[in-house]
Amino acid sequence: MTDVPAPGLPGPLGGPPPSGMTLWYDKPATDWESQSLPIGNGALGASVFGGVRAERLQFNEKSLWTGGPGSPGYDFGDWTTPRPGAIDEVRQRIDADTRVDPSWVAGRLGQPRSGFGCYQPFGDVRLSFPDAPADHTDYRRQLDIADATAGVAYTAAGVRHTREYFASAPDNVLVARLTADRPGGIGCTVSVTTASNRSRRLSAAYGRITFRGRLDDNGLRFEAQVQVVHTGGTRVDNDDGTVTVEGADAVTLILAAGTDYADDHPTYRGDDPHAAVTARVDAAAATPYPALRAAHVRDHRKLFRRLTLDIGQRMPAVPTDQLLLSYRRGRADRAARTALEVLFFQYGRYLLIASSRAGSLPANLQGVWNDSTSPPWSADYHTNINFQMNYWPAETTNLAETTLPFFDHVDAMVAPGRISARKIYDNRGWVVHNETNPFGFTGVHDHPTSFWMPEAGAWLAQHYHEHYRFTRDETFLRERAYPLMKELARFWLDELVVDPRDGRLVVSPSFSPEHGDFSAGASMSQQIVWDLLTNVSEAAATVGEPDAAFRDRIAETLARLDPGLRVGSWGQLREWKDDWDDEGDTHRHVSHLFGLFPGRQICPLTTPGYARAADVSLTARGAGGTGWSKAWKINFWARLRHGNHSHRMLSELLRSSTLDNLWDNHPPFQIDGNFGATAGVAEMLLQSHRGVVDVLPALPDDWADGSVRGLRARGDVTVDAEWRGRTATRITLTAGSGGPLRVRSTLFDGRFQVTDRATRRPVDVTRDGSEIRFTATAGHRYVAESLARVTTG
Ligand code: FUC
Repeated sequence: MTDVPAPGLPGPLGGPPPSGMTLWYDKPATDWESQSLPIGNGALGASVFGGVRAERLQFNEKSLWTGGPGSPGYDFGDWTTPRPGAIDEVRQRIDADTRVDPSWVAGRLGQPRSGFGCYQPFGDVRLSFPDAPADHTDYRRQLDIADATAGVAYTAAGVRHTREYFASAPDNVLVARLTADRPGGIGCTVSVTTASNRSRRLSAAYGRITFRGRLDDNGLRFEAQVQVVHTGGTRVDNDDGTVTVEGADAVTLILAAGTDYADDHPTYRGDDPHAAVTARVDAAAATPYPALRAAHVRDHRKLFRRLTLDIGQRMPAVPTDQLLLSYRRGRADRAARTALEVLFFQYGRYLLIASSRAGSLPANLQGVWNDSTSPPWSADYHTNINFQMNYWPAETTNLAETTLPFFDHVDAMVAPGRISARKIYDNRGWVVHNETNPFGFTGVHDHPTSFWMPEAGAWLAQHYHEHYRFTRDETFLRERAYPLMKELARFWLDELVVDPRDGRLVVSPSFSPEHGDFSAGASMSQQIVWDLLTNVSEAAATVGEPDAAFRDRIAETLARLDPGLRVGSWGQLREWKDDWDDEGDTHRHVSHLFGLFPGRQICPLTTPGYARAADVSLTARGAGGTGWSKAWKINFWARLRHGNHSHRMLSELLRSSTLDNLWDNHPPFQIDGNFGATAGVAEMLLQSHRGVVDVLPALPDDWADGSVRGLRARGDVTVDAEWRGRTATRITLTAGSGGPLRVRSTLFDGRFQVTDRATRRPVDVTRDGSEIRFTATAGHRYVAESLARVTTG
């Protein structure tokens, strides 16, 4: 990566100039959605605007939600009165008519949603600089994703002003630092403002602004405190709850925020946030700024630096919005194109670290960032693709820790989900449908084309099984993954019915997400249930499930289950059991390809017929769609081993579905596309879903030479690779756990050697075509090299 300073613009914070891992702009943001720059520590998020005379730091805390207990009419989405026979009635109609109108079904199985709530903005920290001259020069606003610091710098009246912002996970605070290169050069008033849908009390004392209240809707208590720490100059605490500093050399702001939310069914309330917020601000305010910063940067780098990608990128000396524009217009050269692609890939990793850390809720539709009291789709957890997509890059791009909030939140769905399973289906196990909130909304609403998705839980469970496959953490499998999956399996054992048409077990009513109609055995329903039962049966063997009857029941069910794979009249993979697909349909959901990605039923190497059909379906769906839909397609094409198609989808996403701050644009902003794209790039470089470490399965022509370090493969393997002319020349495999390893690469088509770096000895491998097998020892590093390269130098 080459660091190129912009002409005439020094690095704003006195450090190195913006690098390939920096988003930067030469103007303040005026629009939150497309321009503000996000920082976050999982629980807290902030969007930086960077105004010169008035700065706005819009901030969030993940648990500040309306809805749920306390909100009028909240019912968890469960049927408020029993409806005996309702599901059977729908089933019978489906058996009779084959396809049934969603509105008719919603009339029987749905109910109006009430008290679901919305993710809320917490407030804005506003800094006003009344003495700042109107004119300034050398303005820069930036976000360094390698260090997770945002910054603003400008020169006014001969003084260079800099501001730095970060969200520290170790200290759980947001930090702002204002400096100037002339002593006594800083004067500003700090205030906190908020939305009107809440009560609030604002006070300032000893340089600390305290702001607390309750949401009108559900009475949720919230509190934020901002400590203003100044070096030099004077400070005044104003009666209106603001703090003014004059003539200071430096000012540090420390902000903590919290609510009395707890992810505990049925009340979802915990302690008043006051004590914890106070303690966090006290501790951070007593820590010198350099120490706070160092702890934050160390913490971020530990995760972020695990993976590097070099595809020949060279960051040009232009602001990020201009780079994006030249990419859109096809005017960026290869070095600049790849610079944006690598930055975008790594930005997904940055955003995941910033919006998903242990101890708070998982990343929602907007990660942790939100400026609206009624954000799109409530900024909730959509479980028919979006929530899952958020976590697709977590394991593959070496950020397994970021999955913890996901697992905590899904675990917390089980208690309300059991009630929904009983009240709606009279089944064992648990269920969640199309979308959920932080308050255990596991039931249904009545929007005809998006209320019915009982397979969502089984899809979420896939992440548990994958976490085990990537980490080989048997304790996790035994104590968390398997019990959760087993309970879901019980739901499906109760729920599957015999299809009178062919005697196979099917899901009915079944609804291909947001597309429909209602039918029996839509492909996605079947593929997800296949995935769950297959994973449960593998996990049962690993943990030694003692209940033989349960094991047998799973095996019998899998044998009778319709797997949801059928080729249709125009060569497509059918979306429904019947041949209803329309060749001209470009719907954004490509649900019937679940078995291709994120599932593992369809693969060009093992099921070429279905892979061809998936290719036909995908080609028909086209290269358009919403942001997340394009991101999904990067992954699909990668699994079909079509690197150029994947790359085309990545380009489409950057060209027409990416905002200037590189947030994914559905439209509107929706973060899943960022995460899905990062996952897609990883999938182009490495796959392991078949139990084979498959190196460079889908390289595009544009990335002919390069290297990657730190990708993760299932089997607890860390993979580095170097390639030239789209062929791997060197692969390094670090085995976290021991055991048999299968590796596939075109490197093995020619002469090669594999060396164990620990013993410095060649490794005995068995080769079969492009695949080798050997037994790895835990902790050892294995290097496979092409001998062609070694001998010719
Ligand atoms: C699903 C999608 C929409 C949107 C919403 C949040 O319902 O079909 O496109 O992404 O989730």
